[in-house]
Amino acid sequence: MARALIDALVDHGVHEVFGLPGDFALPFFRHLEQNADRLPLYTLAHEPGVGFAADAAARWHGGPSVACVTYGAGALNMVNPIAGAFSEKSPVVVISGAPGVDEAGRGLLLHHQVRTLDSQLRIYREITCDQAVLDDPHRAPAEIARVLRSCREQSRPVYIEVPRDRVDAPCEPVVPLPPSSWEPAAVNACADEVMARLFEASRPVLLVGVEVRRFGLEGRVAELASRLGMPVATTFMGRGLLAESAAPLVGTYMGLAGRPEVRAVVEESDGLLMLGVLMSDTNFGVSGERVDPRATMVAADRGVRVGFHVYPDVPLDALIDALLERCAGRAAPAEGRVASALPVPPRGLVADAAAIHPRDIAAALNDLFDETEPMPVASDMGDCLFTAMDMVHTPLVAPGYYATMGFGVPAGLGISAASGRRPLVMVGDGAFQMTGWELGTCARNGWAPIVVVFNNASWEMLRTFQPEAGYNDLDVWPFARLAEGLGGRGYAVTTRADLKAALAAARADESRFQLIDIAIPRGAISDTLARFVGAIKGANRPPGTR
Ligand code: S1T
Ligand code: MG
Repeated sequence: MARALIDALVDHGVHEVFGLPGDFALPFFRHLEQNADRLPLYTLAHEPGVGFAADAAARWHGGPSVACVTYGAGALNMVNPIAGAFSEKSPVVVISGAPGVDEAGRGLLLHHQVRTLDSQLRIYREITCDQAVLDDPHRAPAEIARVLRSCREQSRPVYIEVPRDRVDAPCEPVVPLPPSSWEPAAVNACADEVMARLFEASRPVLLVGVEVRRFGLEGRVAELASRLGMPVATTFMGRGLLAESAAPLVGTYMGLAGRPEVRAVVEESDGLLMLGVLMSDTNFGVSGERVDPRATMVAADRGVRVGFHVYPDVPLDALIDALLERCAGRAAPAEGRVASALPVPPRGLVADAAAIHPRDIAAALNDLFDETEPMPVASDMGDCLFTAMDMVHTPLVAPGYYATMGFGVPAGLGISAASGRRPLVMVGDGAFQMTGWELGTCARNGWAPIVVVFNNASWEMLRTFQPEAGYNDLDVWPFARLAEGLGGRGYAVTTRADLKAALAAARADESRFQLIDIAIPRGAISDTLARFVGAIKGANRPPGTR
């Protein structure tokens, strides 16, 4: 049965497995090790790291990646990363070892067990879109096929539980299922109405979100945007989409937290088509009520809401193809890209003795990418993420909606494994204290990321919401020295000149991970975070005082 599962993973496009074993999972890990030539196995130090790494790898591939853990203590340690993957539509396959079916019947409480033996399954039902317990080898192939199709089609995590006494049971091969069917007439009716509304509108606008990336639809959406010739904005979660296309891109919409000119384009539209957009507070910068629902069409979660009515079961790719058909032969309007609208990322760091502000970090990294080449970026939650909004266009993975800390470093390791490239990790000191230790696994896995730590000795983002609180002050941890102990190279920088020199040295040394511990004065925050917090505070003020 283990062999059938591993074959199915490979057949469904899985490229690697991230894992941390335990006794209930050892039999399955033996099979993983035997198949490491087809499915490399990367082990990490803590299950949250396993979950975040697999999530980032899945985002990189635009397809499933695997997080394999042991029962109870392992899988329950990974609930938060998988919850984040569920919220942000990332297709992670969770495989958990489990007590043997025969063990379960002996009436003893088993180690790692919570309330009942299926407590873990119940918990994972809440954070995954499909689940299977492989306790019957006859049913297993169909169960595996169904769950892996759900993972791809919904781009969300799924859960597979493997009782340890069933791992070697004889089992038929898994036959992948064909894509779920949908009703062409419904898609056509929907596309007709959407097109009509776009052409009726005097200020039609396209807003593209995370599903466009997850389902690999960027090329088709770029073509649609060019043919329609209407302004296009991305959401926070969709940042970077279409950046390398000729589509008339105006920038990233973040509501009140974003740039006013992008806000005006989106909020004043009388025909707003949202493709694959998560309707979240972080995407709409608490400005949700400023977007008129009567004028919006939202295609997401395999359905399309047009004004106040819904077309169910309309897959995003089918809708986009139908819209492309309807504008076939329409030449892209001559003016093409509205070049002036895109913000110019900061560059040209002044390498002097001045203290470092978050915007200096964006400029320094943009300079580094200009001088060498852009690196894929993994960002954690905190001001590092808002600073990433000022970076030049490069692939970015970040918890832009679920907003959990701890994502950054393990995600960078996930990108290293999935891409074979060297990522840049941006992380706050608070978040680094949670999962930065995973850097200690770089040597055995052959990874050498560059990690920049925004060391403001503070939970600074929280301080902006509650300046009077005392508990947001953190001690200054010596991250650069700690990096040496974890097998990397550390740089402690306090001035802009130091920062420039450290980045150049780190970029040149690919032998091991490089950590740049950047001292930032408390209270120094990025412009985007300042706008974001201003928007939130403004929105939470009593009506009439906003
Ligand atoms: N715990 C986890 C796992 N994720 C969270 N997002 C939080 C708590 C709440 C939280 C923030 S921002 C923040 C916390 C604790 C402080 C982050 O500190 P650091 O990493 O040093 O970054 P910076 O100093 O740039 O803020 C959000 C609001 O939920
Ligand atoms: Mg901090």
